[in-house]
Amino acid sequence: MVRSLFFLVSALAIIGSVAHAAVVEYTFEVANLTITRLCKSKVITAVNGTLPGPTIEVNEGDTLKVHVINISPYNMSIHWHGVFQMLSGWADGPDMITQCPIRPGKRYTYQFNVTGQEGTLWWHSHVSVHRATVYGALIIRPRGGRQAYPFPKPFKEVPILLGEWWIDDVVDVHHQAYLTGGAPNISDAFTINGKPGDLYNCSSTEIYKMEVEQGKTYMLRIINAALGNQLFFKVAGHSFTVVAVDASYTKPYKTDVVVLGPGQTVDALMVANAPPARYYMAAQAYITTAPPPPPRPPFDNTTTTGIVEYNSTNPSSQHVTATMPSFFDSGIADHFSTNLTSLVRPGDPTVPLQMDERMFVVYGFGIAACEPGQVLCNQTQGALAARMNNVSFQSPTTMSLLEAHFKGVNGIYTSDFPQKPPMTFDYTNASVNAAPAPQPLMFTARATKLKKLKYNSTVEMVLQNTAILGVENHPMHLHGFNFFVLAQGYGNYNATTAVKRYNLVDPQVRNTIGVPAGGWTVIRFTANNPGVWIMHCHLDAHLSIGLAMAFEVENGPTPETTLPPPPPDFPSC
Ligand SMILES: *[C@@H]1O[C@H](CO)[C@@H](O)[C@H](O)[C@H]1NC(C)=O
Ligand SMILES: *[C@@H]1O[C@H](CO)[C@@H](O)[C@H](O)[C@H]1NC(C)=O
Ligand SMILES: *[C@@H]1O[C@H](CO)[C@@H](O)[C@H](O)[C@H]1NC(C)=O
Ligand SMILES: *[C@@H]1O[C@H](CO)[C@@H](O)[C@H](O)[C@H]1NC(C)=O
Ligand SMILES: *[C@@H]1O[C@H](CO)[C@@H](O)[C@H](O)[C@H]1NC(C)=O
Ligand SMILES: *[C@@H]1O[C@H](CO)[C@@H](O)[C@H](O)[C@H]1NC(C)=O
Ligand SMILES: *[C@@H]1O[C@H](CO)[C@@H](O)[C@H](O)[C@H]1NC(C)=O
Ligand SMILES: *[C@@H]1O[C@H](CO)[C@@H](O)[C@H](O)[C@H]1NC(C)=O
Ligand SMILES: *[C@@H]1O[C@H](CO)[C@@H](O)[C@H](O)[C@H]1NC(C)=O
Ligand SMILES: *[C@@H]1O[C@H](CO)[C@@H](O)[C@H](O)[C@H]1NC(C)=O
Ligand SMILES: *[C@@H]1O[C@H](CO)[C@@H](O)[C@H](O)[C@H]1NC(C)=O
Ligand SMILES: *[C@@H]1O[C@H](CO)[C@@H](O)[C@H](O)[C@H]1NC(C)=O
Ligand SMILES: [Cu+2]
Repeated sequence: MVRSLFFLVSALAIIGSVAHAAVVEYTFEVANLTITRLCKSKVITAVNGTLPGPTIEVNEGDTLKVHVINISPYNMSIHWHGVFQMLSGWADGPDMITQCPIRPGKRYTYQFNVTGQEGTLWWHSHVSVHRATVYGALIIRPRGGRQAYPFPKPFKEVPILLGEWWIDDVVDVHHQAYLTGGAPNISDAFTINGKPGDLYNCSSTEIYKMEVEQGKTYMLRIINAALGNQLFFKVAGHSFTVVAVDASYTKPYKTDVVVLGPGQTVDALMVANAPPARYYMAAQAYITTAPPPPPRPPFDNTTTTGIVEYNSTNPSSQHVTATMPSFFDSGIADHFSTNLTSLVRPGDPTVPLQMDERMFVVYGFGIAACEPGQVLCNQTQGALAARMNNVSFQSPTTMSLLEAHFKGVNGIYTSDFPQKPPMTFDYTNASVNAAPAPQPLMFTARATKLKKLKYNSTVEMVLQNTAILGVENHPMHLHGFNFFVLAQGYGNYNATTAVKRYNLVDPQVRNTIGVPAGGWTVIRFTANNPGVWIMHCHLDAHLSIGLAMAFEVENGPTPETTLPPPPPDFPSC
């Protein structure tokens, strides 16, 4: 029965695919916005005066044009998180990777086709810390419209953007961390669709409310837009069926808790089948940093809330509260993150089996020399840094990587990102932290190293966390591609045992994967998109201290596999 329903839906999708692809246009004005949260008024940077910013809606196959006008006082760029950007790398957005920023007073039109992916993605600033407030949803429906979903059409679709809020100016918070070479201050609140909810002091009216009707099915398009936290999300009295993650369909997966790392999205169906009342929705941090040494760093232990209200609720009825998991419940998180599988449909990409490139990437924290601008940095000790294969990524300053790649300009980067770490050690053994000084494994250097890939080459990457200066789950995000997640585990990767666990049939397909704290993850992708693509930790504080590398994917043999030149209004430095 389920199967025949599925084939009917597929047939409709094919009929629907004759529908014309449209050109969809939006205008985004990025500007100061004075806003009050937690009883304190402040100026933030926002798009069109709203937090979150406008929701973009397209059908698969459409051409999207977004005119970004920057009237904020800051350099700006927008990244379309998870969009493949096939042959349109000039529109990907990361500052100094694919473009120079849009300077204050300037504008740039991002133009690209949204092809070969459906579900929930999002957009956010990719300059410094500005994604704290410059973000919004990007919804991709099937070409055939809502009736072409590979699951029963929901009654309504509701974006749920989970954010993070600082009472202080985020630019100041970020700058202070830079000056000291340490970690930034933790946030004061989490938010649901821009609102903290009623568990914070003097914020009881700043709460997101969703109205539901008894018996109807709602699709929650949940996005973790937080800067530095993985999150648990629940709705009291209700359960979910997950049908997609990162705009890639999954086999229906039933759960009463959704777990998202920063950058990840989950599409979850929720049936309003509880007795009419007001039910809390809630999100709170999932913490993976673990002692012993060093002690667990401070974290934002607050809970953001929203309300799911049945339209037939008696006004005097009580709120039903959600019971959240413990902050440290890795059992719940791992169960969710490892049990998802993809819905493999005819014509979908399959896991590459012949590998052209095998990379073993050991990554985590380290110590680097203080930079000249880091005036409060302890010169003896050095600054906190993050690294992949012992390279702490440094952004170029005079020309973007993509432009340098396209024009063949030397001196901006080198193409020698290492295939494996420079030294082997017991990566996840915390005793590395107790080694006598000077501790050689602690030190790292900053550089701009890229990994060159032939067009269409297949890549396997083992991502191995280290315990140096503490373990933590790092959500790794790849631009330009989705990847298959073959296996994940704790401890040191061991090929002999790991290979037996690889899911080569229906692994989850993602653009962002949380690599377990003190563990490893194996991913594969096909480099079928020429350009320069950054891969980085989506914890903002880790990206800014170098937890990144980039791929340089060569052109293919034909005009259809060659990156076109940049558009005429492309920003220059
Ligand atoms: C954003 O604001 C601009 C300027 O007022 C307006 O032209 C545009 O339509 C708005 N965009 C959205 C998505 O609301
Ligand atoms: C925007 O806000 C900043 C302070 O955050 C202020 O310095 C600047 O003058 C404001 N710009 C405009 C155009 O209001
Ligand atoms: C985007 O789609 C349009 C219309 O289908 C097509 O003409 C154009 O070549 C596509 N652009 C890219 C970069 O694929
Ligand atoms: C960070 O937190 C410390 C301690 O609470 C405080 O003194 C400092 O002003 C904060 N920094 C910023 C930039 O808000
Ligand atoms: C809320 O305000 C009360 C009274 O001012 C204070 O004691 C408490 O610490 C505050 N709680 C938070 C979470 O800020
Ligand atoms: C959150 O952390 C603060 C400061 O450490 C502590 O006082 C408070 O009890 C914690 N609250 C929860 C809910 O864990
Ligand atoms: C809830 O909404 C539905 C659909 O509009 C309507 O039929 C029903 O009467 C409403 N219930 C109440 C109590 O308003
Ligand atoms: C995946 O789900 C199955 C059955 O629901 C369970 O037995 C298994 O432990 C789960 N895997 C993980 C890693 O939690
Ligand atoms: C700088 O770091 C060194 C080595 O860890 C430590 O001994 C010294 O106290 C630190 N200095 C300051 C000013 O914190
Ligand atoms: C790239 O690989 C795909 C299969 O993985 C193949 O269909 C396609 O022809 C290849 N393209 C080129 C130009 O080699
Ligand atoms: C990897 O696992 C195999 C099989 O359990 C074991 O024999 C081998 O010693 C392990 N290798 C390492 C480096 O631990
Ligand atoms: C803004 O971008 C320009 C061009 O890349 C750069 O020179 C300048 O330093 C940037 N400004 C800030 C405040 O980062
Ligand atoms: Cu990280």
